[in-house]
Amino acid sequence: MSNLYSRLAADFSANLDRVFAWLPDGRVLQYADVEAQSARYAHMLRDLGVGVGDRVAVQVEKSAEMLMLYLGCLRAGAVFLPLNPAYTIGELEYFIGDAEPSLFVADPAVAEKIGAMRSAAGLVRVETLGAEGEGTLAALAHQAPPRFDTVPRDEDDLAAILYTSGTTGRSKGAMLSHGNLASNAYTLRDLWQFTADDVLLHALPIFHTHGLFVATNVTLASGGAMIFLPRFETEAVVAALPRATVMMGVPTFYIRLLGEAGFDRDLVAHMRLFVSGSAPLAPDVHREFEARTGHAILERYGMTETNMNTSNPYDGDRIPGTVGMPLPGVEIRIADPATGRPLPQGDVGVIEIRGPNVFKGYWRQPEKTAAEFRDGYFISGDLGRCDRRGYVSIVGRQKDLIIAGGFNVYPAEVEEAIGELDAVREVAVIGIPHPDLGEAVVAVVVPREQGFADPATIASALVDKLARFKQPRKVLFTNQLPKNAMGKVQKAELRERHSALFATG
Ligand code: MLC
Ligand code: AMP
Repeated sequence: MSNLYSRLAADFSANLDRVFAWLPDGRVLQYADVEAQSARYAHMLRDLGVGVGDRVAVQVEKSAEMLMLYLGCLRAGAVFLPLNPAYTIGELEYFIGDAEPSLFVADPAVAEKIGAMRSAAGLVRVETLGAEGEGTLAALAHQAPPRFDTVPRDEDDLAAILYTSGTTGRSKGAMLSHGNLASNAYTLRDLWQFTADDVLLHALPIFHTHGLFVATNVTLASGGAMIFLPRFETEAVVAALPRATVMMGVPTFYIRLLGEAGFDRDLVAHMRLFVSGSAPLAPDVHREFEARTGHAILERYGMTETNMNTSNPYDGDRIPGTVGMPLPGVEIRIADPATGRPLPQGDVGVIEIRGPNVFKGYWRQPEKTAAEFRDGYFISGDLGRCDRRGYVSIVGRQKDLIIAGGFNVYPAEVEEAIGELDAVREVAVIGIPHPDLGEAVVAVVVPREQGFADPATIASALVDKLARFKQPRKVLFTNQLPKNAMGKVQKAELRERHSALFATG
């Protein structure tokens, strides 16, 4: 029984009359609805000619229908490929050309734009799915039968592809198997002591590992329920907290909650666990949260390519500034970045990961895959150390990456887009500490003509090129960038120079 859906269903089948999700429009989904609706989507995919192993690209707003489509893909043996709705048409064209999906599911509001791109990108078929359950795909699914024999799959067969950018070249599709996702879902369920009585407050997007796999699969694996919010809005989250038992979020969620006057012990009296990940949780935030609520946030560490790797303990010390110990079954080594030689305990090196959680490689990029593994370990690009008790701390990144509000932005991609502009001679893109987002994207530009200093021109030129979250929060101008003897831009120096750009108070 290696199809992830079959495993999850075997567990939740005892709870068919229990609630799976309370939806924003007041509707309630029971596990029986999950079973029936995912069956309808699986049938519909098959009727549309989506075969086993075919990719289904999905760029829609967060909705329960999207989750049912995800489960339908698992059941039909198709490969689910979710995409951030913020991606521009230019960014999408690349994903489509690379993944060659046999079906593209778009939001009804942007279907026309997708249609225009369709032949250029070689898209076979476009259907629509709206957040309220409208659209051509939902209509087809609703006519399909509510029972479906889930297609058998092996542990190593693909369940999903998630695109992740890199420091060089274009984005890569991380191939995740049924076995990868199942191992992580059950490990986390047990470690974090999820049960059918849990109610997860779900405010994360569902096109990434955190909201889709960690939050949703763990809930399904435990037969628990979720309060399914369309996005993180502080007021709505505060209103829902008294009914929840668990919340998962990026650090920005916790920073925003601490900014609310009414956020106190009473509000979270019903909660048993707050989990943070996807970006570093500042120790100050951890401590302030504990002082205000009595809850020590449980920080864990993951990646698109590996799912979750480490977690602070459920029972035991949750130490601020650490991401905890390797998960059961997951091996972590701290290695010399140059040689891969394991380093003595306490030394800082690159974090490398091996285990059933680690992905199957990058879609159609065997060389890139091979370059990111050694001795069977995936080279994370994160720099860390391990203390005597086994707690891992992330102290930096080997990769040139900015994490803004839990979304990854690769400076190389932003630099390329800005560097193409006529007004620009040179550009360096850096992450600067930001009180809300953790880090914010900043571009430092050397203009072609002396005296040119117009951030609006740069900003407007990026609107159609880059998703909003990748666009710089600030554009700064300078006559020259600091460089080393090799002519390489000294980003550390630039970051230091502008470190107080967003400082408050
Ligand atoms: C939104 N904007 C962002 C942004 N999110 N800009 C930079 N970084 C972000 N993360 C843009 C909006 O488009 C908007 O543009 C402007 O910023 C102001 O938006 P906002 O209203 O303040 O932001 P909001 O919509 O509230 O979103 C912030 C957020 C959201 C933190 C709630 O970004 C979010 O849900 N992040 C979660 C990311 C996540 O799930 N990551 C998991 C990756 S998986 P304008 O034009 O209107 O000004 C992974 C593995 C692992 O990393 O370990 O989990
Ligand atoms: P992604 O490619 O979106 O999956 O992002 C993965 C990256 O997010 C990791 O390589 C880390 O750099 C970062 N990350 C995830 N969780 C944490 C955490 N708890 N603390 C620090 N960084 C984290």
